[in-house]
Amino acid sequence: MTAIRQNILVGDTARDQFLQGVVLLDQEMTGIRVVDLANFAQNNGIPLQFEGINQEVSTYDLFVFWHMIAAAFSLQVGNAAHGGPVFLPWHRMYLIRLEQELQRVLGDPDFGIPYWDWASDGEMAPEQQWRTELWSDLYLGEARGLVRSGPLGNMRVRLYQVPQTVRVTSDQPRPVWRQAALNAQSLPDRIDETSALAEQDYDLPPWSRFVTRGHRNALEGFLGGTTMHNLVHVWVSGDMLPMSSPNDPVFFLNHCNVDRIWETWMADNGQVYRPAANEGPSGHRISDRMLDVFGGDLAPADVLDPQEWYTYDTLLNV
Ligand SMILES: [Cu+2]
Repeated sequence: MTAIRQNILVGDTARDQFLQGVVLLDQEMTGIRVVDLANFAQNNGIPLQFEGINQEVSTYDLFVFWHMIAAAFSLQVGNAAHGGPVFLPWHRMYLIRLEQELQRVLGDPDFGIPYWDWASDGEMAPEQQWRTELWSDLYLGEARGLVRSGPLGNMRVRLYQVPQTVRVTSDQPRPVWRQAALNAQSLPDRIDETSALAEQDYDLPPWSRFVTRGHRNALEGFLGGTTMHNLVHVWVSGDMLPMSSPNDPVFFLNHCNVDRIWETWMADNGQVYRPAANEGPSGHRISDRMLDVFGGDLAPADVLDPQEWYTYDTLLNV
């Protein structure tokens, strides 16, 4: 069976399952302690410093850990998950993995992660954008402060990377924290989305955050200041800012939408990816294995067609 990923504002069942599922994964303790994670990082040459090493972590925390070490794994261009061509396929793999874990705890093999169509909210006046139903107890809970209401009031953050440092604290589990619309005025809008879709190349030299064209860099959000995916992180802020950002489940709603925009681009331009195997920086090429703490073996080429895992209810009209 194939999961159908829906707009979170449309699919009430998918919404409730998502909120329930992430809490279940967050409460599913693994027997793994922070000291084990610290050893894994050290053995792989990843420069993160862990505090609170006796804290036990959950399945959900392992996703937070996976994202942090990928971001701390520097390559010649960007890191193992950001700042280069692999950004889109890496996060596609990452979401497929979380979707499979959610399917397992929910007992529903057809469950699909919902997406947040943030450019729709970006069309509203800035002061309205953080007062929508999405930030209520039916959905994600508080837009500002500690998240105490709604299903996500039960989430606990156990691994937090202090912004711009290699320090990961883990001694005091606490609720998810947000600062919506305080560090960025507005979400991306339809014009931003349309211009990212109008880019004709997937990516091109120098393959970094400094390329001035290309769909990947436009969608990641480095073209013309902080835009698109990056801007959504900054707009939500709080736990969405540092590399432990998957602590806030809105991370997955954002990335599901990013993935849907990429899928729209491929529907228009074909399942093309660059760099090819014989060009560009190591770790970003089409056949390079992507960093996976669960021991998977996927390269960008393996995820260009997601149909064996999921489809979207609708792609964008362009
Ligand atoms: Cu990321």
